[in-house]
Amino acid sequence: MELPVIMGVVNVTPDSFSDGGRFLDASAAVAHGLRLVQEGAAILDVGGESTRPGADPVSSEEELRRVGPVIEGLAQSGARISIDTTKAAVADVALAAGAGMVNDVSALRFDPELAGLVADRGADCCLMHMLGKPRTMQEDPAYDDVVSEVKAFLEERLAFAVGAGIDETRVWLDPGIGFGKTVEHNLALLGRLDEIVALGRPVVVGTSRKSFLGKLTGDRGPDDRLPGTIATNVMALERGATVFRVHDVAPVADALAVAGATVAASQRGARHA
Ligand code: PMM
Repeated sequence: MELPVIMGVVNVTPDSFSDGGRFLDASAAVAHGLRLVQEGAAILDVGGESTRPGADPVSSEEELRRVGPVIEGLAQSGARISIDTTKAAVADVALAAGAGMVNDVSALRFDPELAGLVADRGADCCLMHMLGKPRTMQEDPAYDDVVSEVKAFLEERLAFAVGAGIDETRVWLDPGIGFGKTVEHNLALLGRLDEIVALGRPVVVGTSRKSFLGKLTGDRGPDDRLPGTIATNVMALERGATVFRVHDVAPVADALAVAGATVAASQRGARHA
């Protein structure tokens, strides 16, 4: 796949923090996904379990009941699909139904079967950093140096994935904005994202509508965090990120087109200097 890409979020959950309950009906979720593709998403990330702080886990059966029909519907359209899950049983059915990527917020730590499954199917995967588990991750997260620790974690998880038989060229890495991180931790990761990019794999960023954006702008709710979402994605692009996981595809696509053209022009300028 040619990078950079926008990964559009299709949450089929009753309780995701910004869009929970909006697309629980499969046909509404499929229509939403198709709209995101038209707006410029190259890949759709379909999820059936909320990872918001404090969320309760759901069973594989329930997760599959939510995402199965949506993946089937979207696959028929030819859209490229990622399944946002930590469970091998869910990934197994999703890959058979047309998904080509597994986006695992646990970076292959929660389900011992998942790495082998991804390897056997020749699927792409995204490995994300999270401190602790969704239920407790925002209870006083602490690091000595968040950027070095997240980088070391992702390096170790990449080696683990390759050791399990996953082709290195199929792995994307994600610092996990908001997953066991304070506002300052998120800002440090975005500000020094080039250090994560230096690992040599495509870097995914997911800042879309997250609470730190609300906190930085005077307590704004999820629907009022688009300017912050755009600012952080543009800065991430400038620091070398290549995959942008967002809910609001059209405005972010425009922002990244302009930012990308500006970065390219400055690189051409540097060569001529
Ligand atoms: N964020 C959420 C869910 N899945 N996956 C990746 N790779 N990176 C993220 O930052 C990420 C994710 C939570 O956001 P949502 O509830 O709006 O989907």
